Amino acid sequence: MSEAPILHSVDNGAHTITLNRPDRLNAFNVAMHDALGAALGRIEADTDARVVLLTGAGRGFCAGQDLSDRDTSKGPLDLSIGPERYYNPLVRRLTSLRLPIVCAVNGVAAGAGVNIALACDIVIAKRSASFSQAFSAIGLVPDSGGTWFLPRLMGQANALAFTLLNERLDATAAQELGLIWKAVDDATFDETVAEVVSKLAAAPTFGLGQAKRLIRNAATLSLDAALDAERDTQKACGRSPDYSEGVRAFKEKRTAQFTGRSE
Ligand code: LHQ
Repeated sequence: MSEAPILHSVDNGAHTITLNRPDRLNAFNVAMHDALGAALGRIEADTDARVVLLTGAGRGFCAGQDLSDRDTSKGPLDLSIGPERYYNPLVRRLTSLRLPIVCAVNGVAAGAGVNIALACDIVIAKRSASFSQAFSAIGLVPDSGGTWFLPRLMGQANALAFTLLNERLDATAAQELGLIWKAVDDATFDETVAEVVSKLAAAPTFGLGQAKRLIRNAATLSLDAALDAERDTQKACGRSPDYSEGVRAFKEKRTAQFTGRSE
């Protein structure tokens, strides 16, 4: 395995980012944040990009912040710096990217590792994977959007117990509670993830990006405002070549060949 903290590959518009510090369960250090930021920059600039897959190398997905380089012996650390410089911009970039992001949780996810997965659009976990907020074990609060994502996804009662008790949820329970989309048996995990990614790589990307934006924004809108946003966005989608192609393909009873473009 290469020592680069992030592996990034592209295949037919499908970008794969692999967190690559397996001996630390892919915990984040500055080098990994910088490499991930650079990979996202390349994806944002790629006009042919259709989908992003985020996963981890080895037996873990991501154990959150790397605690091994934290020295608390010389007085208190300013823990607002990490969120301000790294985690908050990362969550904002993932949630606002105009492409679908699939997160394949290949193993244990803890702390910010969980919440970064939740910032992705479709979360698929190996049945053997687990999720823990971890923050409460070291006297911290959930960050990377955890306080926002958790109650919305699993309800306030579950969010509070999950956070305060710091229990490890297995992937099946995470699915049942609505935290993730799907838990998949380990034996079929890679195949399922590949099917989802290839379906999204051939989809009408502009429309998917707009749907993602509307659903994410709707969490803080009134129904009236959401209806207006849908109307305005439908106008833009209706002008896209993929809408015309989708309708033509439906009438001709064939598979649509989408470009993913807005015009
Ligand atoms: C690790 C880590 C790790 C370093 C496992 N660091 N080495 C952002 C910025 C600002 C403020 C603070 O907060 C944040 C965000 C955060 O994410 S804070 C929360 C940080 N994460 C944690 O507290 C999780 C700590 N890790 C664990 O609780 C366990 O390791 C989990 C539950 C993830 C996995 O447990 P196991 O499957 O039993 O594995 P393990 O504990 O044996 O870990 C394997 C190796 O990975 C081990 O190294 P070693 O050399 O002994 O084999 C761990 O030391 C290392 N590792 N997490 N975060």
